[in-house]
Amino acid sequence: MTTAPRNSSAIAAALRRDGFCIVRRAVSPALVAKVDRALARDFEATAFSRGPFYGERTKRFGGLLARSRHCARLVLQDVILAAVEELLLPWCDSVQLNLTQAVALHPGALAQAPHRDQDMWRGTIGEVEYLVNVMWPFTRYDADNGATLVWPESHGAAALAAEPAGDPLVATMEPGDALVFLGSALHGGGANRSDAVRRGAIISYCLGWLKPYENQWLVYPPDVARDFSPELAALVGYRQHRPNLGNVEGRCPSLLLQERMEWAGAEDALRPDQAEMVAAHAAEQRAAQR
Ligand SMILES: O=C(O)CCC(=O)C(=O)O
Ligand SMILES: [Fe+2]
Repeated sequence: MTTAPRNSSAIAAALRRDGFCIVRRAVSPALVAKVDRALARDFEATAFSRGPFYGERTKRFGGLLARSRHCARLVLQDVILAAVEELLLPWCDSVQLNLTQAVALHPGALAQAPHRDQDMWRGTIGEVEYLVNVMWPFTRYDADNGATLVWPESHGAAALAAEPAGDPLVATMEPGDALVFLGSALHGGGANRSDAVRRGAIISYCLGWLKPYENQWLVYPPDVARDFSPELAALVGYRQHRPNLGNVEGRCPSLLLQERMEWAGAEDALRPDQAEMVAAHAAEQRAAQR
């Protein structure tokens, strides 16, 4: 789908059907311009990437939430985030931020190898969706300057096929638009044959129990995450994923963000089905003691 679904269920439906969806005017171009300006010095100062996957004519850097406070508005864009949750919550208790990465494709950048982002993990293919990716263009993206290429209907069980069927779609976009695609969808950056830099940012979300691509706790240690809203802090990992995953001293890591921390000992954070099962077991044990 390349039209403009304004509600999260329509976006999720398009992703289930096509593997991707371009959301037109997901945010204001003015917000994207602010982000682009805030990151200008970092784009300038960053060295070219190394290796054929990243591409030697690209510049990339992460940790965008610590570089510009405006980035939080992209990460928390409510319609997209709700679509992400609709798509991923069947397989997890809560979603987490997988990465934020600014990408500049300089003139002469080669087309990136087509790939599926889910292949960063070695899980079963064709049954589970692990990740949803969002590409936010800061400049116009077109066929000439390396717009992201995405292969329609290459997602889900189609990821088991050896070859992609058909031609890719060129994700032509303006700042403010967002290309949302599944971790199972085949895609890649295009070749930049223009004489201008194509800039944008990738923001991706994954199942809450996976190891994120970018180490969120190190990129946003408590002193940084303390300034985040509770929702943003939870997304970068200051939240337990039931049961008890990501705990510190048996407690929710969000306690590290409080001014005066009180550690009162370990405390279960279980899924309802698990809580019920262990409560029933404990009741049996107590009855047997009598
Ligand atoms: O730059 C792009 O258009 C896509 C980049 C990408 O897919 C990646 O780096 O994983
Ligand atoms: Fe990718």
